[in-house]
Amino acid sequence: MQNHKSVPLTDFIEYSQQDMLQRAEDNLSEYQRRHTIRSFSDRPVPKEIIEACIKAAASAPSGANHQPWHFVAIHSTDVKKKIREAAEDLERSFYQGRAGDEWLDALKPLGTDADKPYLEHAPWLIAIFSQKKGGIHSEDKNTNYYVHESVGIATGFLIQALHHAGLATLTHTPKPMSFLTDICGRDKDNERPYMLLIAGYPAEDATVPEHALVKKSFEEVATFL
Ligand code: IYR
Repeated sequence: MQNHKSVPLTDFIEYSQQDMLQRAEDNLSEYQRRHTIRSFSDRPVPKEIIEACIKAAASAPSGANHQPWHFVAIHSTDVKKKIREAAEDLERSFYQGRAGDEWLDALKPLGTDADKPYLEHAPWLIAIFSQKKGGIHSEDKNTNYYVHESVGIATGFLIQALHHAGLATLTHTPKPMSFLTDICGRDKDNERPYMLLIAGYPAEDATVPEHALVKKSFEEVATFL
C-alpha cells in the first residue's frame, strides 16, 4: 500500500461464533419487523432522535470518503405543507396517466394514490440530497465518485437507524423531485434530491399491504459458490 497516514483499528469487537450467529439472527428478526407504512400519527418525535439517526446515516461508506450527501430534516409545519402541495400536484398527474398502465398496475396491490396527508402530519420528513462535486471537506469542489451507490447505502443506514430507534418510515420519490431543491433552499447546480423519507409513529390503524409481505425465497435471492 502507498504511504498514507492511518491509525490502529481499536473499536472492532470480536464475538464468539455462537454469539455471532445469535446476533445475526436477532438482527434478521429486527429487519423483518420493518414495514413501509403509509399512515402516520402526528405524535411528536424529539429532534435528538432524528439527529442520531442522521449521524448513523452519515457514517456510511462512500466513494473516496467524499460523503456526497446532505440531509434536510423538516419539522416546520409550513415547509411540510409546501412539500405536500407540490408532491400531491405531481402525484395527481402521475396517477392520472403520466405513470403509464404497466406502472399503475404494479402499484395496485399497494393501494397507493395521489393523497399524501402524511407529508403534512408526520412529525418528520427527511429530504436526502446527493452531491455531484465535493470532497472530504464541505468546501471542496472535486468530483464525487459512486454517488448513487454511496447515497443509497447512507439512505439504507438511515431507514434502519430510524427503525432501530422505534420509528416507522416511508420512502417517497415523487417524480420529478426538483421541487425539494427549491423548498429546502439547496444548490440546484450541485445537488440532486435523492429521496424523501417520512418518519414517525404509525397511526393506530396503520396497515401493511399483503403484497409487501411476499418475499422471495432465500434460494431466489442468494447463491453460495
Ligand atoms: N411516488 C408515487 C408512486 C409510487 C411508486 C412506486 I415504484 C412505489 O413503490 C410506490 C408509489 C407515490 O408515492 O404514490
